[in-house]
Amino acid sequence: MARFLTLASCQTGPVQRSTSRREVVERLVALLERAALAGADLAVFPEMALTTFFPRWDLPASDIDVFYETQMPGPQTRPLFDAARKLGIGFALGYSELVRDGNRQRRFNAMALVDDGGEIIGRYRKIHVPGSEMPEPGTTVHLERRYFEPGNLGFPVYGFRGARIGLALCNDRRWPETYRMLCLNGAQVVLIGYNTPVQLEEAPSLAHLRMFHNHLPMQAGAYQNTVWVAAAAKAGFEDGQHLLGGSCIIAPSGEIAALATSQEDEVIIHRADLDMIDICRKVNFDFSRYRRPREYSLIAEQAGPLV
Ligand code: ING
Repeated sequence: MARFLTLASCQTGPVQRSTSRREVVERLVALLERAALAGADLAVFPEMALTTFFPRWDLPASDIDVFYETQMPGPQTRPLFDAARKLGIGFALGYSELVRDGNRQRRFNAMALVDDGGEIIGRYRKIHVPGSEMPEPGTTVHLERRYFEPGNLGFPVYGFRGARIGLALCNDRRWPETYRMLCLNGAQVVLIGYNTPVQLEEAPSLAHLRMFHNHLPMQAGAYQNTVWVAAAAKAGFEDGQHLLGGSCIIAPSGEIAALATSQEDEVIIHRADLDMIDICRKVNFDFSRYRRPREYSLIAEQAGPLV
């Protein structure tokens, strides 16, 4: 197994509703070129990287199809796959997926993992879909639960250049189960894309903690599961809503190894030492030796406390 995998988080600035797919894909190709030039093996792009974060709006059903991809790659996303092959770099891309299942349409918040030959080698569909179906008074409008159903692919892990890669999307990063499932499936690297509104109407007293609550669970997830984490935000003022940046690469020690400093298109890079996983594991996290899964059965049986 190769000891090093150079990771790139490709943060993007806002993608306005008026921006064409062609323009967005050009920006993503430019980021991929910068990542490859810096020596990256594998890059991660944000959640819903191709469009504005439309769940901030209460939209009629007739207006939403434009935000979804029915093909991946499709004619407009093909240049990104061609660039990966030309540059010899892999990438993970978050997008809204519309699939036909018999005569039913299904919508997922999805991520594709693409290898350095431009072929899709892995897929993920967001499991933890936050927000609501309808706007709720006193709460920031976040209608992901109307626009997406929960993912049905579990927490798969895929091989890339001798390393094992897991995928996650936005709200997934706040839940310890995401990292634990990926870790138990053998992940060494977890790639995460996110869109996180800075303002939350429902809890003004937590406003100053948005970046803390971004990094805290990802650092804990990396440390407690001895994985590398590379996370890419969509950042800045998008269609009137401020999205949190803070894209980062986190070591299995829980340390932030690289951190974005802008709210714009930005590439951050770290040469991840996969041997660090075993070093960190030795200190406390020899899972097979110390974990007591029989004592944890409630985790798989109950969503919340019964009291
Ligand atoms: N975004 C948010 C996040 O976890 C969220 C979720 C925001 C939920 C606001 C409710 C209100 O950062 C995504 N895309 O999951």
